[in-house]
Amino acid sequence: MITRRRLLEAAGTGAVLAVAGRELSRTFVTQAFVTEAEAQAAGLSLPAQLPQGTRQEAVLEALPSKQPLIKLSYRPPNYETPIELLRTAITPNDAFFVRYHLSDIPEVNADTWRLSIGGEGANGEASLTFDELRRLPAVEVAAVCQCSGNRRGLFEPHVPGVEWGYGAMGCARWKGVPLKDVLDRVGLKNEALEIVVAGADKGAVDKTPAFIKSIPVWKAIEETTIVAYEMNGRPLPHWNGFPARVVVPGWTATYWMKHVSRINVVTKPFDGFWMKSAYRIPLGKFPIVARFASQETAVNTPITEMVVNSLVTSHADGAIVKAGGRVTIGGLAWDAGYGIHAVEISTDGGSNWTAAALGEDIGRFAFRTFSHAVAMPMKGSYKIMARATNKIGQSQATALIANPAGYHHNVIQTLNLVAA
Ligand SMILES: Nc1nc2c(c(=O)[nH]1)N[C@H]1C(S)=C(S)[C@@H](COP(=O)(O)O)O[C@H]1N2
Ligand SMILES: [Mo]
Repeated sequence: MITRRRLLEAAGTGAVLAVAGRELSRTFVTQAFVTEAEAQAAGLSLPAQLPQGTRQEAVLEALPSKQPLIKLSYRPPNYETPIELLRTAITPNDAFFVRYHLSDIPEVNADTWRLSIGGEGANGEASLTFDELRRLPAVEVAAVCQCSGNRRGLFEPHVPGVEWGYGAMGCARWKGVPLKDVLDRVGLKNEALEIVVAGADKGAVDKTPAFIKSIPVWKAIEETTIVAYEMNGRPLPHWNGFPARVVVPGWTATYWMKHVSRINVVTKPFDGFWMKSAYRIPLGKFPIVARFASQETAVNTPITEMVVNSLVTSHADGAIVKAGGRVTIGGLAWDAGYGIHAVEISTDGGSNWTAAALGEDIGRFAFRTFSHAVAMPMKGSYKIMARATNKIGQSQATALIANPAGYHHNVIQTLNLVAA
């Protein structure tokens, strides 16, 4: 899962960085689809459960350096990956979803970028240039980056927030320096409680609180939690955090700070808006192992690790297939890093389940592909359910677990196929 890489491997990336910097001109390929049929024909298949307004406004649009993704908003940029681009364990950089909270997106110059480290819980202050960061011993980890609110748009009743369908997620090979090694530049005091990470984002109006997050020390110093500067062997795309972002494998993407510029060690719970008021789940409702104890209240707790989940990506809901043979269903399964144990398929409404074939295991935090051939002897509609189980015995929810912010949607999917 993790390979110690030679320092030399980072050497050749300078030219690419310059190119990435130039690619930020704001030219767009925009296509607005008028009817459902046109949208389908152009490859935009949206889940039927999404709010009507979202379905009407979503368009396929290519940000600079990206393939066309499903645009939910431009300011701030929120673009999800169509399921057709989620058929492989690794999501290409140009297909990777984009999510920001604030409208003013930092365009960072790697030459002048600095990562400063300090705070009252640290033994001193330090600062790293981009070259200094890349000269530190690097590791690589394949990990799923999934928005806490992925599938929020499927909540019934609907809840407010970005109305994501299935594609606010992706999996990449992230290369960077363990956050622990970065923290070792200053050293932690015994009382160190949380590691606060900040990027360079600003709101369009100053009333939006700056996007700042904290991570408990125990998670921050795990060997897989890194300050990443490469994604799938390339510099991070601007939209995914150039020049460096925090990668917290297993945990939802809210902690994966893009354009990270400041790391603050604190001895008291960090009480910024994005910790205290946002990204919280009711206590005791979800089967969560990883706790963020210093941030818990009597009623709620910060979202931490992802719940076990799966998604059929070979076919869109309602797709037409050929009757009289077998149809191979394929997709992805993932969890918080306990590892996928099995993906099972049911074609009879959940009474009987058959194990699907699992693809290559590229790491416990990564997507695991699966495939399964389903017989469709006659014309008509077929309902196919997929259910993942992880190695600690957790499985997907059979009914939606309601929560105000629309997090952790992992209800077993039912895919409708029409054999014709
Ligand atoms: N600087 C910065 N980092 C950020 C955010 C942000 O708004 N600003 N959003 C977070 C959230 S909620 C998500 S889902 C992920 C999205 O990562 P991506 O845009 O690379 O897909 O970035 C995280 N890191
Ligand atoms: Mo998110």
